Amino acid sequence: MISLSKPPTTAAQREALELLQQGRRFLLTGHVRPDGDCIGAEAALASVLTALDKEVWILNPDPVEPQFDYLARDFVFGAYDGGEPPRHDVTVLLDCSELDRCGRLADVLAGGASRKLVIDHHLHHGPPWWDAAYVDHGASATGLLVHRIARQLGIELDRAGAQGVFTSIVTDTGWFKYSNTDAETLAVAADLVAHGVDPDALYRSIYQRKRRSHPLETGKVLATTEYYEDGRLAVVTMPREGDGGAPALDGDDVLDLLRAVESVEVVLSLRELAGGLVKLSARSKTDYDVNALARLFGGGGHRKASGATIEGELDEVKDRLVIAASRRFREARGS
Ligand SMILES: [Mn+2]
Repeated sequence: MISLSKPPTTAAQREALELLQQGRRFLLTGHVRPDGDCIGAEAALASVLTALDKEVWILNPDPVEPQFDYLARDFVFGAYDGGEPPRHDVTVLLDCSELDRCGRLADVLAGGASRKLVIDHHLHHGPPWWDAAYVDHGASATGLLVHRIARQLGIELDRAGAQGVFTSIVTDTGWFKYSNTDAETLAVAADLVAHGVDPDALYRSIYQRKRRSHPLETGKVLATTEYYEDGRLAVVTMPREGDGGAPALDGDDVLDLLRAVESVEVVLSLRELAGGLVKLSARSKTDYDVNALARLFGGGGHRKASGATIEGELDEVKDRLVIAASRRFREARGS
């Protein structure tokens, strides 16, 4: 049985907890196009820091997606539009460990005098650059780490903070489907429900408010499916339309349907962006390491879910990716 009392604290975590206790004015931020884990963790940490009587601002490089608008009822999510961020003495970077993932905010934050704290569950490559870090790449979500922090600091999350952690967990585990769903994740989820989270209401908010055109758009993307490596690799492409990028689509639906094919181990989804860029989302349902694949193209993430933004034409990028992905299949077979 998982104890939800107080998780043991490592020396590195203690430094992070001290920084949270010592700081007075906190700026919470995350990666470009913040996802449910990123903003959920921000919401949860904001409620922990508010309970500690700290001043807190959340400022992201991009706005919050409408599917998470229920969190914006309890917290103000600023979207950076230039100028000076609010005066703060600690910057907390959530759900990524590199300032350059913060888009236009990166330079402003890097140049600031604030101390830097990273809270993240991604694999970090390169030397540590922060003042303190609370990192565990075995954690299912960054929001789960904030829940550990709350327990270690002896803070009971309010309902708003609990909704943040729940949002983090369900979006990063595919609503408890992925292999990162462990005992702690489920125990924390139970604790959050006990603190007022309504799973059904959140499921509807996050996943069941799509446009009427969504099924048709999903069908259009699925129609581009190509299989390689005897059906172990599936690739879909989303060409851009007009002057913008490819139409925004909740790609999780596409990725889920393709992973449902028995032979498929790896899914690559390629979305053409404006400016000669292609956004890769890569998913694995086996030991195949899509983080290693994404890293070949300047991206990264987790072994089973990763991404990259790649320069080039859609078809050319697809060819390069298929070659690299196929090579890794052959290497795994030892031939
Ligand atoms: Mn995450």
